[in-house]
Amino acid sequence: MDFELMASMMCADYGNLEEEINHLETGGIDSFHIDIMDGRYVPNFAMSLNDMRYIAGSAKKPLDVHLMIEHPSNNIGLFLSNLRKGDTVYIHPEAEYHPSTTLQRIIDAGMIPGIAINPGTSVETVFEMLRIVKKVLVMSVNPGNAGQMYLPYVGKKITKLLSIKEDMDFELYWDGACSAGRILEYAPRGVKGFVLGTTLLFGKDKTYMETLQNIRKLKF
Ligand code: S6P
Ligand code: MG
Repeated sequence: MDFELMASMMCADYGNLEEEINHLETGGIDSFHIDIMDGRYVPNFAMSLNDMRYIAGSAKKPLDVHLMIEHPSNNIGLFLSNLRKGDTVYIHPEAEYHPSTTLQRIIDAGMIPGIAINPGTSVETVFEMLRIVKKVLVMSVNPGNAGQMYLPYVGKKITKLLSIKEDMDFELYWDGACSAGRILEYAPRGVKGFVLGTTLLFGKDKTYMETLQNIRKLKF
């Protein structure tokens, strides 16, 4: 089964970041998920511009940048100028007055445009943007923290998004409390990739390679 695995780098060991990146890449991770927070749009400060810049300079695999910041148009240039063509940038449409203008800036810079959909945001609210973006990041926890509980009511929304993704030409990605069980259930249904944090990848007694290989060997 063909699906992507992304490492949620806010869960990595910052005392050994270079080593963490190397182990994740050797272990077979597909991309590095970078959770940028401003303490306003979400009640937390996780990663910031310098963290992203360091990982962009060190990693060979692409970056998957999840902007949880108010009005990203105010300073999105800082992020775009430190990324490589082919990296992905997600914005939260609620955080922006003119989200389609910001998405166009991401496209013009050569990055892949995406939107992140909060548990409490309906598909209808962001419907027109689904035509612009290439990736949709469905949040199955409220944005702001790792290690939260899965919110089961997002399941219906994922089903809805899966039913329209081909027609509207986007791929669906999962962010939040991702377990092996969720990959087993949702990869065959068409979810293209999964962000792995504390639930499945970090802080375990297995190496990243062991964990990632076990996921790839799941029997669908
Ligand atoms: C949450 C953030 C996510 C988390 C990820 C952590 O605001 O966007 O990317 O870092 O969900 O995974 P877990 O398994 O700890 O929920
Ligand atoms: Mg995220």
